[in-house]
Amino acid sequence: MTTHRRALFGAAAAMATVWAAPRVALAQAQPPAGPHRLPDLPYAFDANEAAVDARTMELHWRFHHGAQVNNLNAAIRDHSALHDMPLDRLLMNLGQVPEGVRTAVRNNGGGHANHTMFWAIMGGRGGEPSGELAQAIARDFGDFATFRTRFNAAANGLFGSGWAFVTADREGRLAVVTRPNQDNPLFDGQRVLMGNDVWEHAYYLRYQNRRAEYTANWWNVLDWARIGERFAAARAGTLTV
Ligand code: MN3
Repeated sequence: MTTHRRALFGAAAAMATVWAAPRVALAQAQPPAGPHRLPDLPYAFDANEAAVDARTMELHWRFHHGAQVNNLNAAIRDHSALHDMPLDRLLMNLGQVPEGVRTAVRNNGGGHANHTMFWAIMGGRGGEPSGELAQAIARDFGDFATFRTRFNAAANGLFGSGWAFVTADREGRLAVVTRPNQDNPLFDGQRVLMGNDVWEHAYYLRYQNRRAEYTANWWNVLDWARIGERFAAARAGTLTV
């Protein structure tokens, strides 16, 4: 048994060596590290196959989100007063960001916040929320099916690239909103409970132009335990991005 397990680990190590080679090249191609970092995905690339294919997950996380983190760090490199500001504070105070880099911080900082939230709420098996979040949905939307229909209508109706979000305030009140580009409700002082990326890069490999099919399937990979934790944090005033 022990020998067999060692053989397996040996094979895995050999494969890891093969796969590690291009990652070294990628790491060397990246600019110097800054205060903001690309978060690790909390699951494998194929964990969301019920809605999003593994190739899309990898490209989206590694290159789309990764570029935004790099560009955000580059934008604030010469503005040391911004280095210690947590991402949510930065986005809630864009007016304090020097004008020359404000658009870059808005687009790339917004994208960093949006995608960090996006990865965190997926990797689940869908279904429906429970507890206080379920009660809040019933209070603010009538029932879960109506909530999902209203959210998908917002996501599908968004012209061009952007996001559909659910915001949550300190009293636990929920609202469906949309934002263009990589804008985030934090710009307006609102906290994001959950949201879906309807840029074409989020779904085009599998769905091409069929955005409504993607937004319908997306509910199958939501992690309601994680979203419930975000709801509790929003009410406690501890939710960040
Ligand atoms: Mn995206």
